[in-house]
Amino acid sequence: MANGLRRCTPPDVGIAPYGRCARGLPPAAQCSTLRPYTAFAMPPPPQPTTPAPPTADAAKIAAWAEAIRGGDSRALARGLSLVESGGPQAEALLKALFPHSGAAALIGVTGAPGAGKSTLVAELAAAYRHWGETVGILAVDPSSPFTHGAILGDRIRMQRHHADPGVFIRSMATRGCLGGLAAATSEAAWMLDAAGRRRILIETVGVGQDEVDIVQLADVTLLLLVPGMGDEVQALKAGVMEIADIFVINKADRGAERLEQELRAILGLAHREDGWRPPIIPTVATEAKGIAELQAAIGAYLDFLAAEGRGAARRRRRWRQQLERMLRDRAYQTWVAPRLGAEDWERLAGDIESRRRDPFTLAEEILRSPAGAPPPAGRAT
Ligand SMILES: Nc1nc2c(ncn2[C@@H]2O[C@H](COP(=O)(O)OP(=O)(O)OP(=O)(O)O)[C@@H](O)[C@H]2O)c(=O)[nH]1
Ligand SMILES: [Mg+2]
Repeated sequence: MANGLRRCTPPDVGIAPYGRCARGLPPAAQCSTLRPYTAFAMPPPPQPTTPAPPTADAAKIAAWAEAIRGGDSRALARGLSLVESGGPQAEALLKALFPHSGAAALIGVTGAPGAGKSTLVAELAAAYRHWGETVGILAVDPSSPFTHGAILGDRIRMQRHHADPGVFIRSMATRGCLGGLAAATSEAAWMLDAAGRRRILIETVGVGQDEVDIVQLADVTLLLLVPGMGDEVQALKAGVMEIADIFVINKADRGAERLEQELRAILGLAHREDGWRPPIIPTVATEAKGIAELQAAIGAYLDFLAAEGRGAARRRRRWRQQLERMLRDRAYQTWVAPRLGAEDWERLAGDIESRRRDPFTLAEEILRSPAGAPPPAGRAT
C-alpha cells in the first residue's frame, strides 16, 4: 500500500524498517497486552481532510467492484493482485465489496509439507462442485521465497479445475511478514466471498504459531496428519490441538489405525471449551476416498457453529483482532514511521545498548518530536 503496510521483512529482524511494515515491529510491540503508555500526551493525529468529491477513480472502483460481484473472473484476479500489493486503491475496492461479503464458509486446511493438502483441497472442491456450490481456493505459502516450486505443484494438482469457472484458484506467497500475509489472505477471502464464492478453501503449510494467524481466519480448520507422524502428534501442544476442528489422517492407504489411536488418546485428554469433539477422518486424497465423510464432518461443524450463535461470536472475535491489528499498524504509520528513518533505528539502538539513552525517554521524545524532524540525538558520554 502507499503507506507500505503489506510487504515487509520478517518479524525476527527485531526493528521495523522505516515506512515498510508495521508488522515488522518487534514482537512486544505487536503484543495485544501492550501496556498503555500514559506518561506523555500523544501528538494529535493528522487533521481529517474533507472528503473529496467522487472522482473518475471512485467510479472506476465502483465499476470494478460491480464486475467482481457479477462473477467476472478477470476483474477478480486483478482485484486479488491489488489486495496482495496493498494500497489505497485496494482499500477502496475492499470497502466497496465489504457489505456484500459474509455469506461464504471459510475452510482452512493446514498440515506439514507434503501431507497432501493440495490434493485434498482439489478433491473437496470437486465434491462441492458436485453439489453445485461455487468454490474459491487460496493456496497460502508463508514459508519462504524459495517455495514457488510447491505452489507450482499445487497448480498442477488443481489443474483439473482450471476449465471450471465455478472454481477460482489463487496462490499467495510472501517474502517476509506473516502478519502481512494473514491480513492479505483475510482480504483476499473477503473479496472471494463478495464475488459469490460460497466455499473458500485456504491451504497453508504448517501448524506453528506463525501460521495460526492464517488458520484463525477460517470458520472451520482441518489439520492434516499422515501415518508415521506419531512423534509429531505427541509433540503437538494442547493449543495446537485447539486449532483443529477436524483431524484428517490423509494417506490412509499407508495404514491409519495407529495414528488414529494415538490421536484419540490425546484428544480424549483435551476438552474444548465449546464442547466440540473434533472428529478424526481418514482419507486417501489421491483416490478421493473419505472425501464425502470429510464433507459431512465440515457440514456438521458449520451446523454446530450456526447453533447458539457460536459462529457469530467467533467471527466477532476475529474482527476484533483484525481491527486491533489494523489500528496498531495505522498508529505506527501515523506516529512512528514519519519520525524515524531506516538509518535512525540502528543508531538509536546503539544509543540504548551503550547506555547513552534509556529506551523509555527515547520513546517519549520520538513521539513528541514533530514529524519529519531528526530524531533525538544520543548524548555524548
Ligand atoms: N499415498 C498417498 N499419497 C498421497 C495422498 N494424498 C496426496 N498424496 C501425494 O503426496 C504428495 C504431496 O501431495 P500435495 O497435495 O502436494 O501435498 P501438500 O500438503 O499440498 O504439499 P505442500 O503444498 O508442498 O506442503 C503428492 O505426490 C501426492 O500425490 C494419499 O492419500 N495417499
Ligand atoms: Mg500444497
